[in-house]
Amino acid sequence: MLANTTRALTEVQREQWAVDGYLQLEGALSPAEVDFFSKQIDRVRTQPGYEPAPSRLPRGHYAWVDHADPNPEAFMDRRDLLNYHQAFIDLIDRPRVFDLILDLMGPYIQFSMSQAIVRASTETFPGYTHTDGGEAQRAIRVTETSRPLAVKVMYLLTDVTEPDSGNFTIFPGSHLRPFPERAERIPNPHMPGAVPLLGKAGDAYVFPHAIWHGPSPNRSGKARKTILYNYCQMFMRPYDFGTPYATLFERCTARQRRLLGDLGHDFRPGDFFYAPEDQVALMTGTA
Ligand SMILES: O=C(O)CCC(=O)C(=O)O
Repeated sequence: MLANTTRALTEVQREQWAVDGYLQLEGALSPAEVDFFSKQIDRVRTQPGYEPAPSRLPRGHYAWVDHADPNPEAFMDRRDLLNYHQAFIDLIDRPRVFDLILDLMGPYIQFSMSQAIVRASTETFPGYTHTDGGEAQRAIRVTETSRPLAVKVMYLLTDVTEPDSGNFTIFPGSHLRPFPERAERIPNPHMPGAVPLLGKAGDAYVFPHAIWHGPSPNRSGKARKTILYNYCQMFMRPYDFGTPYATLFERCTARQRRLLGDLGHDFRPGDFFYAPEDQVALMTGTA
């Protein structure tokens, strides 16, 4: 599905979202942007930042490290990209993609997380399947006609044209129904119902946290690079920053600041539950 030229979902996209639970936008990033962000990801891995620390922290938690493996083909899972370049801030509300996020989620949203993942080519990684948003969101399923609670955009920076190339692998419709999670039947990217998506560098996948998904093994001989940006309803919590991301505000537009938690006043009870009066105008760009 080509990236939209309009600010709203097409009828086909609306139907795919309702039935399958995800969208694939072709050419969401231009070739020049793919090249730029790919080089940025190579640079980011040589800088300090947040990475998983399985020997020190529980699963899903990230520790501050001096750098990742500097080899651009090696595994990397870096969180909180916004400080590394203005372009990462501007990607938050990139036209054409953010417009669709607004159409899907409504205007009462915030930005919750940024991440770059490089899946190295290796014989040892089997892939995995999960939902996003931790233990609690896994057990919450909204209906086809509901707005989603939280949504992720995954930008491909490498072509993924064959199975077992680190494909984003999804179980269409699994956000709407119970899913096997037993130890005897651990969800995995090769079980019935799994769809390993193919795509080109610059494509973006849009999916709710509630859908079962994950990476396939990567035996392609080359690393698969992605950038992931997450959005959630305002009454939920961002999970790259515990309070409004004030250190970034002077580099942001008014809309980006709001998405990073700037409500225009010091915190008071009721905030994030009821939105500021200019929320809709600010999000839709009519302020
Ligand atoms: O494909 C990957 O590397 C992981 C993507 C994923 O499952 C996620 O971001 O939740």
